[in-house]
Amino acid sequence: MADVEIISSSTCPFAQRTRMALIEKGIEFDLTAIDLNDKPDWFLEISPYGKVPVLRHNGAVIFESAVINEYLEEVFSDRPMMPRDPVRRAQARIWIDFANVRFTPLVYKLMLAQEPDAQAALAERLTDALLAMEHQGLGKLGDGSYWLGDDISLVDLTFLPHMQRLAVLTHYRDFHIPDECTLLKAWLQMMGQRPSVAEGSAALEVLVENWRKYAENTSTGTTAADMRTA
Ligand SMILES: N[C@@H](CCC(=O)N[C@@H](CS)C(=O)NCC(=O)O)C(=O)O
Repeated sequence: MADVEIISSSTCPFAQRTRMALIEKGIEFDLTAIDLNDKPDWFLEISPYGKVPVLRHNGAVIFESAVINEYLEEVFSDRPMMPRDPVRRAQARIWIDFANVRFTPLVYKLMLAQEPDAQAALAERLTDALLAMEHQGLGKLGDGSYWLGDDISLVDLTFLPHMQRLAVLTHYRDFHIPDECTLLKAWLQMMGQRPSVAEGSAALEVLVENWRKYAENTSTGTTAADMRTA
């Protein structure tokens, strides 16, 4: 049994961030999958928000994917995935915050929206977010293929799962990454080649089925409830 355990559900994009960090850092871990439609009591006792991922390590319980990844970064520092320079580190944190506070909620909100006018307005906001990521993020921060340059970082891991789910938005909402986002498209393609990404990714048909509850706005889960008001 490994020292590190990740509690997840089958295709959770937030848990995918954590799994990728563990794989990239070469940390052995056990994966415990739970059914979010029937959350076990032991899980609710350790997860105040009732959400996955949750990390257990040496008796500590840590939740929230961004916090878990920062914890892994501090504890397993042999393979760093954040810049050492304080300014670069701050820039990385700004984009991790952008992913969590701006980009990701828009992906859910567009999925959950049922009215054409609301969908059009959200599609426009999501397009603006992607253009900012292209021009202010990938296009400005590094000279390599990854977010911060020529090596993968926690920023890449934070964006990747919901960038993959834009294909689900294409399926349900006919949403497309803008043509001018050439760097983002190349980045997505390149990330797909990494073993950490391939291992944690589900086939598009699986994601489409899994996100039907959002597309039809029938989800009774806490993620949908939070995203409706985000
Ligand atoms: N902010 C959280 C979000 C985690 C989250 O929303 N996880 C979903 C699964 S992908 C969940 O557990 N939802 C519980 C529910 O919908 O009831 C993080 O970054 O870890």
